[in-house]
Amino acid sequence: MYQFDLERYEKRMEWYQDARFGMFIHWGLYAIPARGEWVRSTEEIPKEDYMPYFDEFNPTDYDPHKWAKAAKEAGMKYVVLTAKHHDGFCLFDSKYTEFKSTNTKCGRDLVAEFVEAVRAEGLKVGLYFSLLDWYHPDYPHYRDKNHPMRNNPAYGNENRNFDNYLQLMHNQVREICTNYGKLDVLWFDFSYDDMRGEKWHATKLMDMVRSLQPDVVIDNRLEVSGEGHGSLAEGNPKPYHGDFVSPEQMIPPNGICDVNGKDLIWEACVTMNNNWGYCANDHYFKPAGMLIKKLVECVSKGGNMLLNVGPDARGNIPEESMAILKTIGKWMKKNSESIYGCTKAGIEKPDYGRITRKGKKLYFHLFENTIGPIPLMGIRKEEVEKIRWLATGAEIPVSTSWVHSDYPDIVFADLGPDPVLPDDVDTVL
Ligand code: JFZ
Repeated sequence: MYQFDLERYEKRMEWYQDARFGMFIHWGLYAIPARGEWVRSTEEIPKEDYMPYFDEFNPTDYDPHKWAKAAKEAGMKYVVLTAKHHDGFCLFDSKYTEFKSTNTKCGRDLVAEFVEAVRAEGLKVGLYFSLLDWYHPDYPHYRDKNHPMRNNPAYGNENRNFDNYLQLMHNQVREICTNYGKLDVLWFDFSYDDMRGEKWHATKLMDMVRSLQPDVVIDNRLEVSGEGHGSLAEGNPKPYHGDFVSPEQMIPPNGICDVNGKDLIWEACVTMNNNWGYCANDHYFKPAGMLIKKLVECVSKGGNMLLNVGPDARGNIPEESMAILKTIGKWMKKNSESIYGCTKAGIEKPDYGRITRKGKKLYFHLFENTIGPIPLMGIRKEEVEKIRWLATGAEIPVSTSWVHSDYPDIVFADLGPDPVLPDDVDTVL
């Protein structure tokens, strides 16, 4: 019987919770059609029309050191790459398929180079592994909930031997857990309908993963999709519950708790534009300042943010994404102390921004400029040792007498007359 071991769990999760900020990388053959990573499914591309991308694949600019440097300079602490996405194409040299990067023109084990480059930057390394496989003949057709063909028997899932697929899937997971040294994160994706849990032989799979990579941090998608918090949250942890909840393209309104109200570990994965995989026509990028505030929001709710980039077919991260990473990095250089190792403040969010906490230190994130002194609601004057700008260390006086007499119970940070916040995205005090 599986027994949840809280102490071991908390130990394993320490680095991950301190890290708070990581890079997600979606990359594969789908970078060539450049219409997102679901293109083979959404456009119902038959195998023979997808194979030309395999024949053509040749990312001559692939240099994972550049990716790892970009992540590091943005202040990210870990990087997770799609070793295999739903189309079934492996960026690693799998013995169990011919559909892999080593069999393309590039002829390289892209995962091997990736893990080496990420570690060289001192970052933690993670691999994403798709539970779906549209290439394998025994994997049942996937159809979206709203797809008209979803329950139509005419499109032929009969004569598929799912056990064959499971064998391949388990074999490939064994390969990535064996051939690439110590992995820090393993990101399975995803469960749906009855395709979840033991359908994947998930207990057996987890036993194998844990025996090969005892401390790897695993997501919860052997049980759920981007929706649903899983059995750990429900208070009946299954052996394959995973280590963190993985909300997708949304930040949980109040963080995430289990049924007993205990905080859970979670990571919001977020795209910069509207696609995970490279999409040539998608130029609708979120402003860097917004993404900084969203990172702060995650931390202020006790979570991580995994921010995605989708490199192009040559292996380059799009320029728009690089610019965003640079801007975030500039902010992180001054303010990362308010992110790493920080969590919920346990104080209600102020109307001008958010609060993160590390031990006895509170970080007030000012998302707006201000008129006059800033009320620090939720704390008492006796609790305040000093107030400083995080970026410069310059001191800020506490509640000068003129405000204090009108609001005796509120602590103010007195910025003086006509204060202008030096960083208009998020100035931290
Ligand atoms: C999944 C992938 O399909 C997607 O390509 C990307 O890798 C992302 C990080 O994860 O996205 C999902 C998975 C499940 C649902 C929605 C998006 N779902 O069940 O609603």
